[in-house]
Amino acid sequence: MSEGSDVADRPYAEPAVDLEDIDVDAPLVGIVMGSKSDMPAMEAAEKELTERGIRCEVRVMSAHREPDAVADYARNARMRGLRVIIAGAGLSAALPGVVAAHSDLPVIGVPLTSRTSVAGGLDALLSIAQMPPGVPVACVGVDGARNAAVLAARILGA
Ligand code: RP5
Repeated sequence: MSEGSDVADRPYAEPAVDLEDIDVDAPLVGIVMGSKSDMPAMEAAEKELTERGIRCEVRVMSAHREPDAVADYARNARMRGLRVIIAGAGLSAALPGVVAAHSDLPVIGVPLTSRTSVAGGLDALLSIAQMPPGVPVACVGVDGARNAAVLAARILGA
């Protein structure tokens, strides 16, 4: 730039985003479940993703008991860097569908068995698979958390 140029005299523009604030280790997959009692089954998803080197986070939040927390999590998921959400729930398993209602990220539902499941988890399987048109949830088999992680990896191309 030539000396005396008016461009050279302009101050540098302030960066819109402070680069130090960008978390390069942000998780790509969110693993959510309706109850702490779901953790033993859902840990298989975390294990599979970790073994594949895919960053993930784990949260317990119930679609029925904490609906606002679930909505907030789903609405902010893409902005936080998440690319896929795995949602496990038993009984009337609304969690994956509610997450999909509040986010356009791919949602993989994991129907879980619990103490009072009907027909070995068929209640949760149908609640997750039978979504209305326009609000898709992918559904793996009952207690199929590991497969949910494998599918998440394929969606990510990882
Ligand atoms: C669902 O109800 C949970 O996902 C869990 O599978 C089931 C039982 O929950 P807890 O009574 O163990 O909290 O909401």
